[in-house]
Amino acid sequence: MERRKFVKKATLSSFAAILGADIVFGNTLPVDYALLAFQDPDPFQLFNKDKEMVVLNNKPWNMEAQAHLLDDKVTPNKFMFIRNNGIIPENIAAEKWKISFDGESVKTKKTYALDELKAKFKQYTYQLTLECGGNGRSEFNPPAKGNQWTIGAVSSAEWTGVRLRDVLADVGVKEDAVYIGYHAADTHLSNDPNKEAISRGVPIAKAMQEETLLAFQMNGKDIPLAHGYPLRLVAGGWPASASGKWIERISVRNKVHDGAKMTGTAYRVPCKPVAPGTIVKDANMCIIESMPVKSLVTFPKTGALLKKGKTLGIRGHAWAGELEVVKVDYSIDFGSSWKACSLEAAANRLAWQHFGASIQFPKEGYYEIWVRATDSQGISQPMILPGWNPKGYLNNACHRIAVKVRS
Ligand SMILES: Nc1nc2c(c(=O)[nH]1)N[C@H]1C(S)=C(S)[C@@H](COP(=O)(O)O)O[C@H]1N2
Ligand SMILES: [Mo]
Repeated sequence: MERRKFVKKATLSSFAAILGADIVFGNTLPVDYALLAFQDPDPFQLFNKDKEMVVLNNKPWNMEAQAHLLDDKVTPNKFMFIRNNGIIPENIAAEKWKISFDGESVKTKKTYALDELKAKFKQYTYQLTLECGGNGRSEFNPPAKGNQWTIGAVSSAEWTGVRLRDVLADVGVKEDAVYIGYHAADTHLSNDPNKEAISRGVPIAKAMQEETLLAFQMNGKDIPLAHGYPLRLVAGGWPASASGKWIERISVRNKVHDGAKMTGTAYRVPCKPVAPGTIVKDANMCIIESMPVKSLVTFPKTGALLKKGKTLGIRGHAWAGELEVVKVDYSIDFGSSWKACSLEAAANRLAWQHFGASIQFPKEGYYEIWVRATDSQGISQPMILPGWNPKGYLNNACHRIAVKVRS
């Protein structure tokens, strides 16, 4: 027998150590065979996601939507992107879940059981748009490290919970409070229990907004595990990294929160525009706050074929962080001329808005439909990639789809 057909003894014992069990017939294992125990589970099944979702990373799990999957007015779980910085917590017992409040600027430390939170404070439901700060990163040049999000790291689900401000009022916050920072139950990728995967937050003014929730439901059901079960912070309109999942503790700070991924190039951009590739000093980097105006054509799917003479109905969503979207225009001539789309009001502040248009094409051939939204301060989306920054945040360039008109 050829020795190389068998897994080496040393490898076998290291497998056994990881498994915590002997591999009884290990001597018959073919070389390079990947044990099932070491294979990734099917993420679509694991997270109840649609098969058309795109996996960007498995360690940690990161998954994005495609534009046409985001057609629903309220995003269902199966089309909601997943962004993890660490390892999803396991074996969560919601009935034992607690959240505590501490930090320099609380009057006294306080802890609430999840059930107590639900019973004690009034519950609210809002549709809230959450976009990853790095959505659109894949287009940056020089390239930015990190998940290469295209356009699918955005969602707008309905979140139910209690207002953070009501809870903070009950806790008692000192006058000198400037920021809140969350602490969560996920594990750092290194497995080091002393390191947090991410610990971000928002200024106290954002924390005190009516729509900033400590949420325990998404779309009328318990929050799915990957999205923060059993309790998450939801701060719509800001980079979604501010919306901590699986939160166990909130620190009320008398300075800007300095948790993991609050400093350096993480979720920060040069305060003033820089040439691509520039190395920017720490002091000249600013924390991303409200997200910029953006839109997405969710119907039809890019590449659509249309019969000559037919009218094409397009639709999608537009959002502008803390602001309202006041108009959405489309162009079928590469931006030479623009026409107005119809635009609906948001379900509530910080929810995306729906737009639509009926388009007629002059003759057969290839077209692109470009869509551009404008916010209430008169700022429009750029047609091409906006300001370069080291980590590739805030790409709000116009979304474009291709259409062919045929006889
Ligand atoms: N505890 C915890 N909260 C987190 C993260 C994380 O890794 N751990 N990722 C953040 C980032 S960067 C984003 S974009 C959103 C993604 O939310 P989702 O996975 O529910 O879509 O969660 C934020 N909250
Ligand atoms: Mo993110």
